[in-house]
Amino acid sequence: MEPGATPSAQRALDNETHAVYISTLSQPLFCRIAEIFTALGYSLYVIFRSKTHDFWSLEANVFLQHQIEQYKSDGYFLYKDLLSESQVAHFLSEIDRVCAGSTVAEHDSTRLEMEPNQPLTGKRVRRVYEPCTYYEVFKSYSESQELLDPLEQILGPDIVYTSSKINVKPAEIGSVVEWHQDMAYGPLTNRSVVALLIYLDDADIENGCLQVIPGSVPMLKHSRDGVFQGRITEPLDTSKAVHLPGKKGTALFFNGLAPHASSPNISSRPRRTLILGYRAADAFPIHLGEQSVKSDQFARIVRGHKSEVARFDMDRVYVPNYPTNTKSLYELQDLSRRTQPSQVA
Ligand SMILES: O=C(O)CCC(=O)C(=O)O
Repeated sequence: MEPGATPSAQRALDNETHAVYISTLSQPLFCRIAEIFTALGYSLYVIFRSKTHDFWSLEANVFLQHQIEQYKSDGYFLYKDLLSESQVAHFLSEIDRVCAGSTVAEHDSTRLEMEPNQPLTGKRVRRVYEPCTYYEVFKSYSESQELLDPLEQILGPDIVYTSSKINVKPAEIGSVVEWHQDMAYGPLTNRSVVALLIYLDDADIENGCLQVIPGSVPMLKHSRDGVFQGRITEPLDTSKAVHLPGKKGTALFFNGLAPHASSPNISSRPRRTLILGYRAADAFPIHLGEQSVKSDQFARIVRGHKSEVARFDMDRVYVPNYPTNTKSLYELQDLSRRTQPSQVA
């Protein structure tokens, strides 16, 4: 594919090149035979390329009607093969590079969070902070046409990238993620906000695939005694929860109000995921002082334009009152579990 060409522009280019070959066939026999072979070779190349995954993954990144319907009714949908095997391998080698040499005792705590249940020499990382801002490989993916074209179908033409993370969930000690709604961490004026979680390893129940409660859910309470807990604190009917296993390269798109969780990783396999957040440009954070500034520090327009209006579709939102000294969802939930046990099966 030509750099920057859309699949349809590339097809037009391919057709044009064919036309040039055909128009030159009025030359001496010797030249014509050479050209016929060249044309044949080129055609075979085009056919071969159209069968390779990268070409198709660009063409196939369009949400289907039933996926959009499921997103509206259930709050999520699953998208197989969003990433090719080679894209997954590329991301994993970048994660290895970023995490190399880090231990519990010695790591850059502005970039990484380590799993707590290991010795000081332990190397298992829990989370890589903000990959789509700090590392070019992930940044360019977060701004790629491959991702933004389909996202336009659910967010409209003006899109803000909000934040990202890599949750490693390492083998045997990977942390639980308690039931929560992303929007509870940073309420917005409307619900046009989506997270996309991409499995970089095959994920199943044993290594802690994501679980979601389908349906249209209002914002639920995430606080106790006036302090934000980072997890749902009101009674939650988890009998309808679905596990969402998937092969590496599979993505889950879920709305900011979809309650989701994942169990600890008790398997001998990691469950690495890249998670990216986006919102419509007319969904503005409800300003809660310093905390909102912090939560929105990586936000940037990645498609279209800034919005001149804020759109409202939330009747009411809970306002999170964060405890001090917690850097992530994991740390908030660890703190919360000191007074109330885990609710994830
Ligand atoms: O990694 C997971 O299982 C879920 C992650 C999640 O919901 C989050 O980090 O906000």
